[in-house]
Amino acid sequence: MKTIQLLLITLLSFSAFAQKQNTDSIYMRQNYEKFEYRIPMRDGAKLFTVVYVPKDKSKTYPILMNRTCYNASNYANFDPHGHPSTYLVHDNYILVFQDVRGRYMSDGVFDNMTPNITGNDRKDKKAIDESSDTYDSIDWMLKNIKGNNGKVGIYGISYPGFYSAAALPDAHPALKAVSPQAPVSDFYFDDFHHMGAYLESYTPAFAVFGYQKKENTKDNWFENEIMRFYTNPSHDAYDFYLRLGPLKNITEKYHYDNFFWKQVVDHPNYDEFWQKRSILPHLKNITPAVMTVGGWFDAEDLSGPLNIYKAIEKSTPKAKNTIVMGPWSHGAWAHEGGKSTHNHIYFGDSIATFYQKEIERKFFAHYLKDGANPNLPEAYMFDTGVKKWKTFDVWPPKAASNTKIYFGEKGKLGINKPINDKAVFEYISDPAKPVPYTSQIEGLTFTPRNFMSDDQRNASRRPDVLTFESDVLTEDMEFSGEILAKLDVSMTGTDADFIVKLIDVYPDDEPNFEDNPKNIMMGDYQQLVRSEVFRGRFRNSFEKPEPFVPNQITRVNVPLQDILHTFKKGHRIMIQVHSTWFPYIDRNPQKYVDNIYKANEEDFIKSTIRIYGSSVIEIGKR
Ligand code: PG9
Repeated sequence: MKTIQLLLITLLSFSAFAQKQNTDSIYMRQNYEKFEYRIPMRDGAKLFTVVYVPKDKSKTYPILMNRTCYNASNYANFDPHGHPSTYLVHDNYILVFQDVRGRYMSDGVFDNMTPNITGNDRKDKKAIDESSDTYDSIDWMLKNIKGNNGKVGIYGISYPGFYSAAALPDAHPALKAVSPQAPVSDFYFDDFHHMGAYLESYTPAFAVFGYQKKENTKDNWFENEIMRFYTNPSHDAYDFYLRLGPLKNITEKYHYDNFFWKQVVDHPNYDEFWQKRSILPHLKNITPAVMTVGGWFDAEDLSGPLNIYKAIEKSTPKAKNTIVMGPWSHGAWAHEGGKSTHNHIYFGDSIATFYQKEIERKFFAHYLKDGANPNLPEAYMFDTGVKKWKTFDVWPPKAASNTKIYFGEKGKLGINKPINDKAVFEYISDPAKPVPYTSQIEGLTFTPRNFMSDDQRNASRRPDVLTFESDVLTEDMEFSGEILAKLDVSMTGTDADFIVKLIDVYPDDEPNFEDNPKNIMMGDYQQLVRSEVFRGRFRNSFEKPEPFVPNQITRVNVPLQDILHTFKKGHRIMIQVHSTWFPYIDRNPQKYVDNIYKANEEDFIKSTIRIYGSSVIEIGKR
């Protein structure tokens, strides 16, 4: 099997499905009938739609659909990235898988994160978006698919999670249950960018989203473009991207004909191009029940689930709006691995099964089949420290931890008490020797995963990483909710990135986990709990970047995504601050240039970065 197929299977599915697929595929062959339709949209385009209808005609069934840019034909063939859980398959729904506009067998032109049409524009029958395509598809199916009970649900993981959320604006009245899972909300804060910085590790993935197909096809049309990276695949991404140099070399050597890469290069700031592609402003007047699902260790779409839930809470307080966050990487709740682990950390057994059986199955059964009300809490959240589920009637919780963390000399961390606001901590940030984002050697992975809970000892021993550690905790400390790092900084350069990490330091007698490789020592393990980058030029506005004035103390606010993590008695709390995180994030030249995607080698300079004791990290502030 070619590297490309392996990669795409990795991106689009999870190998642990083998035995489940067999059971489900036998059940579906015995109990479902398959149809393929080309559903007409209001502008005349036809969307390819695979429909499985239960053979038992004595009942009627809800429609449960998944709209995808990743090949509905694969989904119908049990690609677990998009196939429903075994519980939903056995509960008998009309299962629908649709290629979104411009992808695979569907007509039209593909646009990433299709801008949502607003207000009066929707009166133009030729004006289309994902909401109108979903509306038209639902309307057609209710009228043309026999045996439906008039109720429709939609779910999807990752990009399909965006298509689920995009069904919510001006939703069809028959749409009763929506589950955006690891949904993209905005490609400037999910996936390809984090807080204005580019995720260089995503570079090969552009091929999947940056070429229009030439005809309707069930096969990938972009394999040759992906193979540009994998003809002689590098086994060391750090070395590969460092040798590659400035981002402009990606344009010259790889993505010279990729329309999405060109759009990214032409729009380095959060301008109208990106703003109109965010779904968040359109999540208003929500009528269906919504259950948003995410993983605390999701390196791809963590902003999406948290912000889609919060946007609905804010716009439609009375909406049936639930969030579920588990100890998962991207989409890992869709497959059961038995022992639920993330990288080296074991969280318990069959956590994905619990979610699929006790949460997701009951959500859809209640809203689509008049099943018993599962009385889902507003927030079903897994505490990644004590490793158990907790429920909240609001998220972030009212009793959020509201803890303030301060930096002190000799690497000391102050909890709820400043140490010395006159203290100055400095490091030399050198783009020629960036801080690795992982302690492992990783190849050109499509999207990194393991680093999100990885051991940080490789970083804490570097001179260009500021590391602060608390005393040993004498009691458990639950941290819940949002995190904001208010950094006071100065630099000898005129631009910089700031990476802030919250780390759980295990006691030296922490037992090893028997399934880990023998060299993984859990004693003194510095487990990453939460991390984020902020590209300093955007400190006052993502739309209007500004250089720094050398050696002038400047505030940079770094928002980190939410957490629910109890630091247990006997552990320590650690914070790291640094300015490179490679190659997960591209290198900031540290000399201000208008467009880093067009920077030259000579623009990359060393810079002495200073962080001041007046900085504070607020955890769980309401
Ligand atoms: N997070 C998935 C992805 C997007 C773009 C590139 C690579 C992965 C997804 O949203 O489908």
